[in-house]
Amino acid sequence: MDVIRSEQAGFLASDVEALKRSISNNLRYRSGKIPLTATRGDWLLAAELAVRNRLVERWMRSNRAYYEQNSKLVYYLSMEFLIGRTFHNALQALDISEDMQEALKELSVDMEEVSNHEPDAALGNGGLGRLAACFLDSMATLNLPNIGYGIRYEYGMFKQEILDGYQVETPDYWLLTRGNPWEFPRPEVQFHVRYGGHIRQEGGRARWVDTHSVLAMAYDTIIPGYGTECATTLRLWSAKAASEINLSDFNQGNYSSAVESKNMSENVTRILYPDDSTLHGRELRLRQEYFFVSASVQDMIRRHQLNYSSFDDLADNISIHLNDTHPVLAVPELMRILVDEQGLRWDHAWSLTQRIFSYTNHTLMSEALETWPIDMMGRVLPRHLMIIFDINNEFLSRTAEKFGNDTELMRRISLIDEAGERRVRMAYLAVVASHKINGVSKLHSELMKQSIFADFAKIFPERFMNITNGITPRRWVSQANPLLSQLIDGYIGKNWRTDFEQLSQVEPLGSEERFITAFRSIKRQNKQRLARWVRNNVNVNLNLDSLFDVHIKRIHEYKRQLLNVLHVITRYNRIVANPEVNWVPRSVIFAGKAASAYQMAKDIIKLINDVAVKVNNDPNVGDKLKVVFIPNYGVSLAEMIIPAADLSQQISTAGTEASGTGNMKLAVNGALTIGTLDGANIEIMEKVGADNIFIFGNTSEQIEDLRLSYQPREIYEKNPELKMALDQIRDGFFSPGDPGRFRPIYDSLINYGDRYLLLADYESYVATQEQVDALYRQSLRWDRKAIHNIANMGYFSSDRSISEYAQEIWGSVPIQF
Ligand code: B1N
Repeated sequence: MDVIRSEQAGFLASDVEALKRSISNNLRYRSGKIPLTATRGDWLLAAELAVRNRLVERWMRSNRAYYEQNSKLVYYLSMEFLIGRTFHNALQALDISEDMQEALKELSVDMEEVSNHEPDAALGNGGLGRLAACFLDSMATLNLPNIGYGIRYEYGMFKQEILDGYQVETPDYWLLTRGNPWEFPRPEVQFHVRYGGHIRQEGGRARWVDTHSVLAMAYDTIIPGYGTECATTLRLWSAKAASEINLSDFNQGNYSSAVESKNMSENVTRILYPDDSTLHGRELRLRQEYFFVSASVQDMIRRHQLNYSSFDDLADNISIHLNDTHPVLAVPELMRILVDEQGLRWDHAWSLTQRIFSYTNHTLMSEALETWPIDMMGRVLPRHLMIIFDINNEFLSRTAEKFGNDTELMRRISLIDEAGERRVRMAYLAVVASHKINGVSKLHSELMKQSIFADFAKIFPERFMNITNGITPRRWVSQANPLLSQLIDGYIGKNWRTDFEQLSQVEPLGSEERFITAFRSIKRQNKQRLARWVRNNVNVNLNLDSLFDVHIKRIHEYKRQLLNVLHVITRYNRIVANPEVNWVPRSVIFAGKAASAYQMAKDIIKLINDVAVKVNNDPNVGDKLKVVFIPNYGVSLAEMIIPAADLSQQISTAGTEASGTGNMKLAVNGALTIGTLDGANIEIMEKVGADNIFIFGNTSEQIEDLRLSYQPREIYEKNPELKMALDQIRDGFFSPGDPGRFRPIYDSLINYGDRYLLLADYESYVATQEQVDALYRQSLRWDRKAIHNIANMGYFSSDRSISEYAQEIWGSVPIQF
């Protein structure tokens, strides 16, 4: 007889039995279903709730421990959290994956099948949002008290369909289809977020009056740590109208205008802006940014006041981290609350603020740097604009005291850009208000000091630092690649999941035949899994013996998917010219979304698909070359594609990609990188060694020099293969029904300056691709290098990144259990 113990105790003689009972109860009492009528969705929900119950226990204990140990709390503010799916992650954290699989099996349910039913929480665009998700995972795993704050978008990142080769966007209504079982609505946690109005001076204090307010309501999600009892919180804010309906309109029978203002208010959290690294400067975006930081700062102040009667120790008790400038309005918001509402002296409030805030910069690209027109900000947030002016005046006069009244310098560093339409420079505000400012790779952090923050690096040299990005081993190896993980476990144990540097023990296995054979077989099985998906969803047959060449990330000119296409076309032309040659077969796999308004990125998607049609249907080519565009790239697809990759494309123009994190995920799953000396690629090269990575192209310094006299047309005229590829694009070789279709792509390179210098790197890229082929023919050498990559990627754990943030920026320490 099994000894039955309580589910809450977290240990059971027969955990499988307990899970079964819990699932059955949930099915019955939550969904009102019996097994006979239950859909996959019903089973999934029942299983999710069974898991959630167990997480709640840990969560409550963690929250109590924070409170009792009086720990410093880190508030991580981010507009985006790209969490993906939660079910498997939660099972892993609780170490009950196998029990759950068994429990479902005994209930005649296939776990893989139902878990594929879970939608991705796609509340982010790309790297920045996914980094925030990896960081939450690491903070929980390292027992660091923290709360992630963000926006509960009703529509996350759009769904991408490919119709006739074109990207078509459809809304991702992720909450409506099945609700979100992982979140806890907190109707008791609501704050007014105010907009508009004007400022009245009363008794020396500013009063912000005649405002319009929107309610922010909290929704909490549990973030479980791995290998620890710790579970932390992601708190997302949702907008609710302050008044449901306008009664006077309603009473007059004007029903649509009666609800209009409700809709307007609630629009604030309706949709994620689908732009990665470009800013569109819309007023709704400004309202979103203020909405979530205002609610968050009010929540922090409320929490502080529960425990303390003054603000003297505020900076010892909390840190606020800004994930890029998107949340930087938290700075004037904290100042406003401390000065206007709590009556602190300006200087006192400002010294606390500077000790509390820190800021990570994620891009140097001018089109992504946030600036807001003074007019707009004055209308939407008049008090905040005043505060920003005051911060600026003080900053400029202090700087003048120290560095002399250099008007040119003052103009350059002012928080207000006075050229043309006056604008607030949000990155400068973040720098002035933060005690630490970091970039996300060594190169990026250096360039940051030389370019956008050059003056500030002289004024505040002690503030600038680097923390190279990382990825969570739990999702990106253990969960995404269970076969590889089991193999590694068998040799070095399981602890690499929380101590990634232990992967170095894999190094000697690169010369063990048994390990190499197993590694090869696993790569093949992962390729098979992907090939099956591609066959079923894209209707292309991939040859498992071909080299899987993977380019997955947002579609952006600086990431140079087009350079990859130029290589594909060149390769195609070579095969057609010499079909008898023994070519190394390749499957070139692309995936990624283009921002809806980014025409060039959309043209590039169409070009990839048109090239795919041509190449995949050419009988001269056969299996030697296949091109696939996988639609709707996101976290879950990444988890399937990455373990199947042989080659990882990281080919941005040197100096443009701040870090990249896909580069890390691919390398640690045993793909070799072909890449430029950009972002974290440089540090990957330092770790794996120059012989185990394919580096090509101009360095960031060379690129800078080249730009001065760059003549892409000359390169084009001189290189016949390049010219052929570009002429084919221009003349409709891939779009015979619409020969002018890709003229804009050609023009951007040949006639409009080739902003990202594709042509300058083309020759070296193609030559390096030949080296890739040569190595792939020597499969043993290839596999050894891949294994060597895995063994040397331990540094790129987000646990390492987060330990650095905790020690060097936040001064936060783990809680004890
Ligand atoms: O942040 C990632 C880096 O690894 C990537 O190199 C970098 O491109 C990415 C505005 C951004 N930078 N900036 C953004 C996202 C959304 C938005 O509205 C900018 N994303 C990055 C993590 O450090």
